[in-house]
Amino acid sequence: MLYQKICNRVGVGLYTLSLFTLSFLSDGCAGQSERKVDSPTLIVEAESFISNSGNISVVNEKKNVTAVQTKDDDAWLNYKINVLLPGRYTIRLYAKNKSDREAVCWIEDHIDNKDGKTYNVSGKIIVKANEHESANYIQTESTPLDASQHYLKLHIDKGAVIIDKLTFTLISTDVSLPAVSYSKSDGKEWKLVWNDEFETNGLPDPSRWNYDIAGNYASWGNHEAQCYTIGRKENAKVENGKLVITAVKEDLEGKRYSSARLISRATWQYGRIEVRARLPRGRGTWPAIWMMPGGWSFKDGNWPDVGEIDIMEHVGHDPNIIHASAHSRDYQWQAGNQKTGVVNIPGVTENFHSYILEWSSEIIKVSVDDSCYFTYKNEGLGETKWPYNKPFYLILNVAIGGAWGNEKGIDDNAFPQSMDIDYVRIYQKK
Ligand SMILES: [Ca+2]
Ligand SMILES: [Ca+2]
Repeated sequence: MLYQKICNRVGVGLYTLSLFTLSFLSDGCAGQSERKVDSPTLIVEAESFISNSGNISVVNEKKNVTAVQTKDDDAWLNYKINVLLPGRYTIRLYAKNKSDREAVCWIEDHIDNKDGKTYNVSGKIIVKANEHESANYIQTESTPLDASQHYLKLHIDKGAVIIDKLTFTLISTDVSLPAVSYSKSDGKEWKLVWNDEFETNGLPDPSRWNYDIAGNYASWGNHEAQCYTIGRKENAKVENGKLVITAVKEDLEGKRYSSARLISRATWQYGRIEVRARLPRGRGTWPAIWMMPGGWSFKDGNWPDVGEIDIMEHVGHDPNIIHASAHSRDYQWQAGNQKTGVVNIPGVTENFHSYILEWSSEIIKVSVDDSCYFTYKNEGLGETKWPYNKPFYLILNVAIGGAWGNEKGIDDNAFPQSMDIDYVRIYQKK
């Protein structure tokens, strides 16, 4: 699918659209409530604390703006927030400081942690002296937050500040090494080690799947035309036993189409990866089932040296032609010498087929159903030709346009278009 080498990672734009719902719990002075925010920004009103150091007061800053006033003394405020999607978040503290000394704030996560460690998720947040505008905020570097209820403490190490709210904005889903990693290659029989049959309607199972939207903010070099979204059923949902990834023609985040790119949370080194799917149709569509190494992120910039295995690629302007490829430093798309196989399978947009990778330390074999059409043997000449010696994760996406998908233009009348996936099954040898 070609991640492509990235030279400049542009500033990550803030995700201001209503792409999913986050909620937070507050059961403090504001009363028992659960508030849902139709935005990837989680807003935590300063006054929604569940406990505090005592030397604070709740004030009405202006009409409809309630805030917390601290005294010129150490103070803290505790909050419970419910993070529904894992990823990297930037935190903003909306505060002002009428005193003539700066206030140093920081946010501690997991304050119920028992092993004595503290988790500072914000770094120092300095509220400068004589900062009179409460509309101002101080923004932190992004920090990873997992999907769970977080018990946070906002520390104010001296300073008389008036704090209106904190916000947590998701800027990217992380592509860090997933928690579960399997590695087995010996033996005779295949054993199912991971699967998703897509039996539960709704969003894709967050324990198995994450979203990759990083390409929205930085050119991947493919010049793809879609905006990938997070947790949005219009682009990714489970329905009738299938995972449905849908490309929609709509203006979103400066792009003309929306779609989704799902990545598995698990990685595997060697095995049989089987994805049963029905492909989208129409000029400009570019669905893919492929794999990249765990722990690698596009901003590392060393594609394709790390290795890429494409189990299935299909471009709408060349219907029924299925491609499989292996990209490495020495054999790659930019040089035109990647290892590739092609097969013509009539009716791939009408019927389900199994797209299968069998991968060991010696060989990569790709099949549609029972017919193998691509093999690539380890020549034993090292990592620049065979980087397929580490755990990889699975990627399922429908790209629109891009260097390859756009060769014959995009047929806007074709949309919406979906890739339907009946199941993903990962086997390894016993
Ligand atoms: Ca407030
Ligand atoms: Ca199914």
